Amino acid sequence: MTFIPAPTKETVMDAYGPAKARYSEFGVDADAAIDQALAIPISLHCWQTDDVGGLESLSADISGAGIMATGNYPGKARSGDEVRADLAKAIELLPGVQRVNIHANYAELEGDTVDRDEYAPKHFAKWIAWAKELGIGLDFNTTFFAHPKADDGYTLSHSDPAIRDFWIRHGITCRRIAEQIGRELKSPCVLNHWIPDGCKDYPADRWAARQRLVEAYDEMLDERHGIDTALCIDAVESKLFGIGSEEYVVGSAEFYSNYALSRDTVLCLDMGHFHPTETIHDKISAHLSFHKKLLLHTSRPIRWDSDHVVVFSDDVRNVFLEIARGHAWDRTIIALDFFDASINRVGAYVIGTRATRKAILYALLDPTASLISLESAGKNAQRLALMEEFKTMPFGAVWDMACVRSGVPPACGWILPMESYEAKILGERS
Ligand code: RNT
Ligand code: ZN
Repeated sequence: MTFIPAPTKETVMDAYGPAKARYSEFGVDADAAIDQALAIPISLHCWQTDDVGGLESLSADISGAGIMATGNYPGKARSGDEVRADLAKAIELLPGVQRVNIHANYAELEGDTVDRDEYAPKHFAKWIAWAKELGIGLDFNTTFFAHPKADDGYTLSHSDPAIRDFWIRHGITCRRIAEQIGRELKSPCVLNHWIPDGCKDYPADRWAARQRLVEAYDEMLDERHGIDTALCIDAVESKLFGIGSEEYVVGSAEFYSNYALSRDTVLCLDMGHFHPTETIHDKISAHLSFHKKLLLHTSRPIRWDSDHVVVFSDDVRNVFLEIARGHAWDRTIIALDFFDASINRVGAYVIGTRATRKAILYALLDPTASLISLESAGKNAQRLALMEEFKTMPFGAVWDMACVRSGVPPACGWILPMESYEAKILGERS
């Protein structure tokens, strides 16, 4: 077992008083920030447990559509029960409100020989029962990849109408499943759509696939399917490039921004889906000047869309600072999207989700009112000084207190439980 010192509950309490006093000198209420930060739901992606493998038993050599988990750390989940056990272990070690978002390829078919266009709520019955037991909400994702009909890199925008229709039916059936999940769990289910469609090299025709994609989504989202959009909240996710779609992605940022705005769906921004040095914090106020809501995929690209585990970085903090400064929490849905197969996968969840919630708490401790008044007075050196000052405020003491209030280990106190889970459960998996 690895010993990394972690404070006791008493030490956390002792350190919190002075920290709270220090924040209050700047007019910031640390107690209120903790309460609010713990209440904001973060939707954990189920696919960190098994490197985006899914539970269908399709052939292993079909294309992953540019999605690639690298590493071979032992303990990968091999069944629905193992995926759920790993998620439950991670959730046990996380402060605040969690949800889980699952992918259509985590259907449990129990011997049914149906393809993705015929999946039904019953294939997710175990997930729904599990979520009820844990008292959490579920979100959903269509799976337009890792399937023979996605193997040439096109799905909803395919030039073959038979393939396109198959994927439209998949989208519609997923919308019905999401609606049912939302109804059973009494909590609206966010259904995110991401497709890999694109081209490795310069396409001669960039137009036709985009036109087909508009029509395919219009068909999928048509009101006549009778899906209750208060229970199934559709979101569309853009991307700049993938492995094998380096030059052209049909569903680019501009495409989906315009689509979502004109069709009233939620727009999803994944932090790894832009140019390698492009960040997304500045896009939030720009999009929310027009869009009603954004879905975020909190991720960490390194040189490409590598989906590294999220850390408490400037990029992640700046995203949540923007949301806090714009009071846009109820217009933002937060989900995680990373998959690292090179480290303990439960540890990956805990680190990435804690980092995200830390950034939420950090943003809620921002002295926004003071910063704005300095800005209005033209005191821009003072504004910068205060921003710098806040980076070294006793934030760790407030974070530890949030963990204690939530009944989970503060600091690195989650490492030992992770290691015992690894020794007892993960180590047994071949
Ligand atoms: C892919 C997108 C998408 C996936 C998940 C598995 O580049 O980010 O969100 O990661 O659907
Ligand atoms: Zn994503």
